Amino acid sequence: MGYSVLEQMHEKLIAAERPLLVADERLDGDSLGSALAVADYLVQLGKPVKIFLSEPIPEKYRLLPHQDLCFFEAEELEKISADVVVSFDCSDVEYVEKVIGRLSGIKPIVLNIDHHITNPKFGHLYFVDIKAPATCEIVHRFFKENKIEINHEVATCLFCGLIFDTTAFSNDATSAVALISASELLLAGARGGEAIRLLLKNRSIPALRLWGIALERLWFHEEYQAIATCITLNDFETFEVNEEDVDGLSNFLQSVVDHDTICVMRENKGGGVKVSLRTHNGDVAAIARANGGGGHTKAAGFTVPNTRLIPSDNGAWKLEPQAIL
Ligand SMILES: [Mn+2]
Repeated sequence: MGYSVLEQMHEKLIAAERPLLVADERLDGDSLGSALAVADYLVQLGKPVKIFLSEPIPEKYRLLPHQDLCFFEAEELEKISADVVVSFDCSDVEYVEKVIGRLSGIKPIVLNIDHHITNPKFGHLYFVDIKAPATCEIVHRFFKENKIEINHEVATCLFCGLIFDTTAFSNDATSAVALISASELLLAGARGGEAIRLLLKNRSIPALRLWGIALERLWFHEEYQAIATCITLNDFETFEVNEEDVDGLSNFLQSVVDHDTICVMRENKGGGVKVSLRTHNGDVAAIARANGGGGHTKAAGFTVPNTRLIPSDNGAWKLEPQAIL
C-alpha cells in the first residue's frame, strides 16, 4: 500500500490490454494534449491504444503526434471493447458514461484525470486537482511520479495543454506551478514557440476581420458592469468563422481590455443568444446562475433562448425576444 493515485493509475494502464482514452467533449489543447501524451506512453508499451474525440482534430493541432490513433465516429465505439478507459479534462460524467455505454464487451475500469471544480469525481480512480493550471500539468506529474521518460513528443503535447489553458501564461490560471511545468517541458524538448504560434496566434484573416467588427461594437454593459461586445449569426455567415475564433476573441479581450469583467454575446443557430462572461476579480458565476446558466467564478455563461441581438442608438446591443419559428 502507500501508493499514490497516480501510481495506482499507472498500474491499471500497465495491466490494460485494450486501453481507450477519451478527451473532453469540448476538444481543446488541454484535453487533446493530455490524451495524446498518455497515448504516446501506451504506444511505447506496445498497447493497442485508441483515442475517442467528439470531433475531428482541427488543423492547428498538426504538430501533435499519434493523430492516427484518434477516431470521432461514435458508431465506431460499438465495434470495440476496452478494459481501461481514461477520461481527460472532462468534468461531464454523463458524456463519459455515454461513450462507455456504446462500447461492446465488459464494463471497463474508469480513470478520471481533470482540474475542473465541477468534476463530480467519478470513476474507479480519479485525480481531480482544481489548483492545477491544466490537466496536462497533472499528466506531467503522472509521468514524473511513475518515472516515465518524457520524450520531446510528450513534452510538446503537455506544453500545448499548459499554453491553451493559461492563454500562453497570461491569464489567471498562470501559476508558479504552470511556469515550472512549462520550463521542465521545454527542457525536455517541447516545441514551445511553434505550439504558441499554431494554437494561439495564427488567426485567419476572416477571423481577424470579425474581431475588428466586434471591437468596433464594444460598449459598457450597465447590468453586468462589463465591457461587452457581440457577434450575430449574420457575422458568422459573412466572415465564415467558427466558434473557436470567437473563443479566441474572448481571451484576447480579457487580456487587453482595461476593465475587470468582459461579456461576449453571440447568436446561436438554435435561435438564442449565448452570453459568456469573464472576470479577473469578480464573480460571474452568480450572474450566470441567476440566468439559468453556470460555470466558474471567473468564467461563466448562460443562453437566452428565442432571442436575437438588436443594435440600439447608444451603441449598446439589446436582447430582443423573437417568436419561436
Ligand atoms: Mn483544462
